[in-house]
Amino acid sequence: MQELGRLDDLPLAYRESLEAQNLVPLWPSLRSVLPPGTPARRTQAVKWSYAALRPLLIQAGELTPIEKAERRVLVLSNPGHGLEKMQASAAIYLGMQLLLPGEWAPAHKHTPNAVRMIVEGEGAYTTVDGEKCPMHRGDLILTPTGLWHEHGHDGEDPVVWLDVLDLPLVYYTETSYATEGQEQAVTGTRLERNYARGGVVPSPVFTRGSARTYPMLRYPWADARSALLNLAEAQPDVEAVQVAYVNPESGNDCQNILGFSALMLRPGETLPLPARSPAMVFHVIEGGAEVCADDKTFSLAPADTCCTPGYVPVTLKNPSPSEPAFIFIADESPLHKKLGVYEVRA
Ligand code: 1HN
Repeated sequence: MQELGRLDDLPLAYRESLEAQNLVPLWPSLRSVLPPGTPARRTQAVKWSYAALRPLLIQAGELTPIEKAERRVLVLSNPGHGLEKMQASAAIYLGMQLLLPGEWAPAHKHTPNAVRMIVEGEGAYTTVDGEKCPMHRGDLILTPTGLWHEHGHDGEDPVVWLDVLDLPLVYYTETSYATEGQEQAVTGTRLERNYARGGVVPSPVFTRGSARTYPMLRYPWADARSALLNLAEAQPDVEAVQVAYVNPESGNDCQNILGFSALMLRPGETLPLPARSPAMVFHVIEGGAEVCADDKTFSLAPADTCCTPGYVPVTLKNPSPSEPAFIFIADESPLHKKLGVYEVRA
């Protein structure tokens, strides 16, 4: 590949004349913005241990009252992007949020999309667009762009969940902002039961159907888990025992920018994933997993989280000879597909 001219090949006076007119020569930077073959990536493969971060999160509960935090979160930040950027990958933000008994995280709405994966504790709920969503371990609750949401806790023990947002992308596009609001009137609960039987949805024929752009906001872990067990049993030679969290009325990804799925690794299973353009996040709901990517191997225990960059193969392994492992996955596939840059490499 032809080596291109550098900035300091140019006379100083010429460079100063360019700068005075807000002009920049392309050729010294061309190879770095368009590297040959594979993109440059800041995203590193990183693991966050729940056992190691939990005491610090509990300590945050002692140090900072909810009124002074609004959302009491420790951000899982990828050092490859710089910790202060609060990015797990180019498009993914991850945070562990703590809500203590009796606490209230007030209503707001914002342009970034969020989901919550409940990690521990009982008795908390989040109200999204008037729907009161109880939180139990492994449940996935959506907070899509523009919907009001607030969190409360009627239980006795700390509740922790993993927040996954597309904040880095929305912020980068200069479209990230929030609006504060009043406590919502609850208009429904457990509306996901409308979609609990596959192939049967509320009929739009005699009614106006669901007026909601996001008809399903809560994906109970009990349902996703039994779907995985059913899939493994009904189709024993299926390559990956994986279910996608989708909009049950359209069958499309449940949110616009990030994609979410749950994966079961059978006892002892090794699952090689081809190199694909999106970065991924793996969070263990039950059991244990080894994640190999980018010359690193992470051993994940329940509630541990790791991320992997795009364009590298990833190998997942369940080290247990007797128990299945259940993993929540978030990735940037919907974004890459919409942008037309999605790739799978053989
Ligand atoms: C947010 O609204 C929540 O509502 C959590 O719980 C984390 C991180 C960045 C921006 C908004 C929440 C967030 C957030």
